[in-house]
Amino acid sequence: MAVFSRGFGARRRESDPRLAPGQYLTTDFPVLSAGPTPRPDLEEWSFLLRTEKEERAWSWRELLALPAEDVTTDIHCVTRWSKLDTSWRGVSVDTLFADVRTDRAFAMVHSYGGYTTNLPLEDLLGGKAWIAYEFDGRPLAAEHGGPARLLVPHLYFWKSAKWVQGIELRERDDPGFWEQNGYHLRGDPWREERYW
Ligand SMILES: Nc1nc2c(c(=O)[nH]1)N[C@H]1C(S)=C(S)[C@@H](COP(=O)(O)O)O[C@H]1N2
Ligand SMILES: [Mo]
Repeated sequence: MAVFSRGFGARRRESDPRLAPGQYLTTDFPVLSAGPTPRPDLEEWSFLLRTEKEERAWSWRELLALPAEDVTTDIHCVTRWSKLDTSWRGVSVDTLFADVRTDRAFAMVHSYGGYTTNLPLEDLLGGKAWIAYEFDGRPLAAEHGGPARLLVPHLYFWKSAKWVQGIELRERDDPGFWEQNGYHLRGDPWREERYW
């Protein structure tokens, strides 16, 4: 029997070591959206990448033509649910940045519908983030961010912007939507960076 304890008086964690501190496991997939679900037309859909020097755009077809990866990963929502072994398919953010040169170290992610979230560029590169368009082998449902969402599973799930529209690079780590409303600027679930 595995009991995880951090000493006398410490709260016993649920017994899966993949569960981040203060989280509980769920097997369903809650929907958390700050507003109505946008349904962008795929013929007009595009993904934009803007640096200090250039702007690039991928149409829906161009995105699907890029090399895709299957990702199985755990996700952690700041409202304390975690879901293990979720399976996704999408394009690594590294692929989109393959020949992009920038001196900017921070990203503001924009969504259809107006949601934003900020991250250090470092948290989007190095095999840590994807533009995901399938969940569990099916096209990503609209309420979960379809046609495509950002997936950054090593940070709390509010960083995984649904209905993603683009990434804008900035010089500073300006706060996005939830970050302006008291959520932590970075949001590492293993350090319980929930609010600030
Ligand atoms: N565009 C957009 N992205 C968003 C949100 C949102 O309200 N709008 N909510 C965030 C939060 S707080 C969480 S926990 C996850 C929820 O994703 P889900 O609804 O697929 O579970 O999406 C994140 N991405
Ligand atoms: Mo969340």
